[in-house]
Amino acid sequence: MGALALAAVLASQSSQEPFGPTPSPRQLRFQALEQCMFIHFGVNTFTGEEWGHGTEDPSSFDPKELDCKQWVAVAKDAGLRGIVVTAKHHDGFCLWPSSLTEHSVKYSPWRSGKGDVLAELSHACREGGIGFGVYLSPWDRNNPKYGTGDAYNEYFMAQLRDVLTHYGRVSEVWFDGACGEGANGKRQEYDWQRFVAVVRECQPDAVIFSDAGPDIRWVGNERGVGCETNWCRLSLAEFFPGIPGRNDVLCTGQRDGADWIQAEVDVSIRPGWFWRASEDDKVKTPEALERIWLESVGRGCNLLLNVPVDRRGLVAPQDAKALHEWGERVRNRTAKDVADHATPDWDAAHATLTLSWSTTVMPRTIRLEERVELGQRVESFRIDARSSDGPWRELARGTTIGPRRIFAVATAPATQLRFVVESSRATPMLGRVSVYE
Ligand code: FUL
Repeated sequence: MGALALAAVLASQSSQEPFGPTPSPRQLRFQALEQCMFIHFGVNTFTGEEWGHGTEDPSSFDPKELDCKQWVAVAKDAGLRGIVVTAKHHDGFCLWPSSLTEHSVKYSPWRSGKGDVLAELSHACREGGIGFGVYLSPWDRNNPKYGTGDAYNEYFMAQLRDVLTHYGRVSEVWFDGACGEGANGKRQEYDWQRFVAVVRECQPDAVIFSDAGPDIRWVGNERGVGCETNWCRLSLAEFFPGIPGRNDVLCTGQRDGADWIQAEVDVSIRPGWFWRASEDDKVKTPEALERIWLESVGRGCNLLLNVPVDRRGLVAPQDAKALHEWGERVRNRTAKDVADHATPDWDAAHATLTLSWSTTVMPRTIRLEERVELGQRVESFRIDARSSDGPWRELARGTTIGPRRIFAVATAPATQLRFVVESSRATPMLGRVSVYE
């Protein structure tokens, strides 16, 4: 038996009409990235603030050793498949030489005002074959137009066009829901519909993230945890970016939501989002990162792991080391897939997939996927194991599967594994199944 046998058995699950909403091609592409790096970088890196005030002097920005190739190398070494950078955070400072404001790298000493972080990063990402994404905060504490209505929305849309038309292909546009006061004490009413339209027009393949999609939803916490039960569905009509009091629903999704909306888990490798020396000894350990991976990617979410670049313009050595060791742990966990060596059997009447090996295997990590292009179906399942003719014992149990579920299981010898779908909203359609030793 081999990979073909398992694939054939999975494909033989009777072909079906889609059930409920299904992912768009751009959502499927995003889902396949699984994990990306978030980079918070800007004037806050030099002032120690988390939320800059918008009054910072651009001359404070001077990352003398900035090297985006190093960022990309660290990301790839950790197994991260894209980078989303804060092109503009709430303080309004732009990492590209925008012609629309004087609050940018153009007015800083860095590269004598000739530098462009977005140009260097997009180039390095392309060269490294990973995704390039931008965080553009609509909340802008620097711009005098903020809080004036249409004038600011026009400014923001012009900024969007700027970053979405000069740096090649953008994989993700990250919209923060924060809507505070501007320099004039006024709050802005954002025109989300038009913002989304600009992204669609300039970068039709990019996914858009916010608390309310329209492609990817926030998971509702910044601890790095996706929910055990995770429906890739949300009724968008009920949500808007920055919506208060719905974090629990953002985590679980809505079982009967009208739209296909996956969750992305954003969390920082340090306590803060921006770099500060006082947190150099508070970098998450490889073990903690592995737990985050299991509880985010392993629960069907994408992970966006923040690694704040330091004042030199480089990922600090502590962070690079933790990321490398975490990458090693995940690579070790998923290096040896024995599922393809098993004889598979799909018992449609009992919705059970059994894998039988002629020799003993030692499963340590198990990964399941649903064929989400046909909708999300499974509501409850368990994984049993047995050795020779011994009794079946339960190895793991879960509710939803969706894009993927990954379990770290207590390693014990087995010759058979069975995946029992206990409850499904339509005929279960399992995708790839991996059993790693
Ligand atoms: C939040 C922001 O207010 C934080 O500063 C940070 O950028 C985080 C990722 O999103 O809403």
